[in-house]
Amino acid sequence: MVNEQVHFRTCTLCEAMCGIEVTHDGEKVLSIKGDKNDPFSQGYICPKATALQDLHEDPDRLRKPIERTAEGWKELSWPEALDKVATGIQSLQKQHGQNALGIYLGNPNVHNMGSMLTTKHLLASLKSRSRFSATSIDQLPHHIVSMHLFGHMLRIPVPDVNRTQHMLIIGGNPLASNGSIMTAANMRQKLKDIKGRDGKVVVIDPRRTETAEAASEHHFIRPATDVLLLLAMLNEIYAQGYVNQNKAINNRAAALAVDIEQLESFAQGYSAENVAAITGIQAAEIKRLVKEFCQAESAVCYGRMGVSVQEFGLLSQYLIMVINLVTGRLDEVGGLMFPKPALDIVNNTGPGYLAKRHSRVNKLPDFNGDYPVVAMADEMLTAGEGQLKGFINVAGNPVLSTPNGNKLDQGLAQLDFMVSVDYFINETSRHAHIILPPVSPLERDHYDVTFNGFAVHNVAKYSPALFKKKPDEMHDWQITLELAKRLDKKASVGTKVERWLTKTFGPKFLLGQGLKRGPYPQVSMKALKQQVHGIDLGPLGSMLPAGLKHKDKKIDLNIDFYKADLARVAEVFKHYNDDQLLLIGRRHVRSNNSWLHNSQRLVKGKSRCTLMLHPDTAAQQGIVHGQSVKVSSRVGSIEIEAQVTDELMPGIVSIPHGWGHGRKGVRQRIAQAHAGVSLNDLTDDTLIDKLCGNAAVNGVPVRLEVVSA
Ligand SMILES: Nc1nc2c(c(=O)[nH]1)N[C@H]1C(S)=C(S)[C@@H](COP(=O)(O)OP(=O)(O)OC[C@H]3O[C@@H](n4cnc5c(=O)[nH]c(N)nc54)[C@H](O)[C@@H]3O)O[C@H]1N2
Ligand SMILES: Nc1nc2c(c(=O)[nH]1)N[C@H]1C(S)=C(S)[C@@H](COP(=O)(O)OP(=O)(O)OC[C@H]3O[C@@H](n4cnc5c(=O)[nH]c(N)nc54)[C@H](O)[C@@H]3O)O[C@H]1N2
Ligand code: SF4
Ligand SMILES: [Mo]
Repeated sequence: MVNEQVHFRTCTLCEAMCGIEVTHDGEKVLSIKGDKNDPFSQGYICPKATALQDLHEDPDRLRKPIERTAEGWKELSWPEALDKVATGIQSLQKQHGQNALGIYLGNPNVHNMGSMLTTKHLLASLKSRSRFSATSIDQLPHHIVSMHLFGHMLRIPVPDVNRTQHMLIIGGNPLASNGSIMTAANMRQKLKDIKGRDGKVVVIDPRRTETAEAASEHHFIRPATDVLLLLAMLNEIYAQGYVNQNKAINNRAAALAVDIEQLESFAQGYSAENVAAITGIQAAEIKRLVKEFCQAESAVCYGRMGVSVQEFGLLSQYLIMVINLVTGRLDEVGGLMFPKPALDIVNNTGPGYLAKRHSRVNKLPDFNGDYPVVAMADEMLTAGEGQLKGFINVAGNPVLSTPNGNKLDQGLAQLDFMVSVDYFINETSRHAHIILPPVSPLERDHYDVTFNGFAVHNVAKYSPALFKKKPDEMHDWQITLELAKRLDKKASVGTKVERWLTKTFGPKFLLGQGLKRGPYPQVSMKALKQQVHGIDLGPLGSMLPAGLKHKDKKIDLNIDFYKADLARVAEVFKHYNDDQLLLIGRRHVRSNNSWLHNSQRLVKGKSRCTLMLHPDTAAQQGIVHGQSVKVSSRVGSIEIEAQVTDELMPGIVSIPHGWGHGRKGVRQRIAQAHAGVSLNDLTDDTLIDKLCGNAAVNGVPVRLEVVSA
């Protein structure tokens, strides 16, 4: 007889925070389904949820620390491994200086409660300024815009999708990604609902994506020209008289921006007619887009990865914000609104800062103490004082996820000491001297520290670990605390007490403390433990001006900073070559960046790692469907199968990121059997958004060549 039990928790694989119902027998997962009683996701899950089981059971997932030796990988006990790591770090820093040890924090850290609440101890104990994270190949522009305008890098407004009548999506594909900087489960239904209440969904994307198919309207745009479209839109908003006409509605939030009238001339010269040819969107269409956006009862303009990780990502995200602001869509129902999470991340962290320091080799600005990821390889490969000789990689796979992965591969290969905190021997951790593997997501307590802060509806949910971890396994937060203890013996008494309390009671102790300081008296640990499906805290509410973190409670438009970037816009587009083939990325609902390809049910079927291109482009290049094509960029080349489809705009090609598991030494057998090639062997570490150092992986110039008939 199977002793069937049911456990409710939140899926931690992407940002959507779906509630799952896990049936198990105390030791093994029997099934994973959507939790119909979860107030946030109401039963929705995507195909990845079941990968939580695959990950948990994966025989390739490391259960013990391992060390690389001349005879291959060798298992270590935890105390031995932690001691070796601490000694390795100490001797490296002693010999080469504190900053010779770099650290990279990858994306899964933000999905991990323990890591979110304790990584600060690891960072403090390393005392190194050489910090990097996935933020600078992702949402960095969002943080900077929010820091400037609202006074805090995490005071980020999200689309009120549940109530909007008009959603303009620029460079986001929530039907594949399940949404980003917009935590919203079941976007397919939400977009359907907008249309169902006579609203409209408009998508601007170089590819007719899953989201575009589900939208009311889709426009192709040439990659990395969004800044021109947005400038023209801002101009049109004034030209069509929407700012003045709507004074009554738009002035509540807009009145908080002291120098708002200066926005009228911000985009001078960028008319719809002037940008039509380069963007590929006709002037009359741009004018209509603006008119419909402004006339809608409620509306929101939302831009995501397609806009964030390109040459003008920061300026584009700024323009998206000001377009919402001047049209009266900020902090209004159905517009762009601020979430109010039970664990108040804004009031528990610093506001952020930009360009306090610059990286040694490329002089790129830091943000909040992190240098851009594009700087990492040069910091390893360029000799001189401060050269990176050691590296800690926590929950990241930058060889596959950052531009010019081959160069980083070389940099990592020549390090004196490298540590990975990771489940797998993958493209990055294969360079490590020691790998420290944490427990699986089903073995840890969870409360979504990060994504409740971006949720389109306020909720709170806590799930204890489903399975108790084995005595010889460690949590990420335990690894962190153990390393901090060994490396930072001189920490202050306060820090030592906090570390001891965390070690003794687990990160849920910190969560409980945080909730007590939060805005909802009804959300306590006790209440969360009783309400296993989560607590509904209601729709998003208006938050301004109280929610502004600037002392004067005003929105600071920082116009001069952004206006200065217009010179670069003019320069780049002065001699624009619209014949150049451009490369963009792509996500698929059954992938998750680089690390879920070892789940058979997620990789089965036809290869998804293909080069998509339009039939006209294929014909021009002499390429037919299914052929092997060599794609080359400034930094490298890869061979990949052509998939001819009119989903793509002519002149644009698309390859998904996160593949390329054929590198020597990887030990993820299913992923290796579906290796694919890495998009980031083509993306260029010198192609960046110069305003902030964010990587520009969309709009990379490439050439094509047929390899086989
Ligand atoms: N060209 C191109 N490149 C991109 C993107 C793109 O759109 N195009 N997208 C970018 C984006 S948005 C992101 S966020 C980055 C992601 O970049 P990274 O964060 O560098 O890479 P991931 O593929 O998420 O790898 C996560 C690693 O963490 C491990 N892991 C998973 N969960 C845990 C955990 O709980 N603890 C620990 N210790 N390890 C864990 C996995 O085994 C895996 O090795 O990639 C970026 N790269
Ligand atoms: N299934 C799945 N879900 C995921 C992930 C995953 O890898 N797989 N990754 C997670 C992570 S870490 C993140 S950050 C989010 C990202 O979430 P999204 O931003 O929604 O994801 P993308 O699919 O990268 O969407 C970017 C879109 O921009 C388009 N695009 C490319 N270049 C341009 C351009 O120059 N202009 C415009 N207008 N559009 C452009 C692309 O065609 C694509 O449709 O997804 C998360 N969810
Ligand atoms: S959409 Fe995201 S959170 Fe929801 S089940 Fe899929 S991976 Fe998990
Ligand atoms: Mo991301």
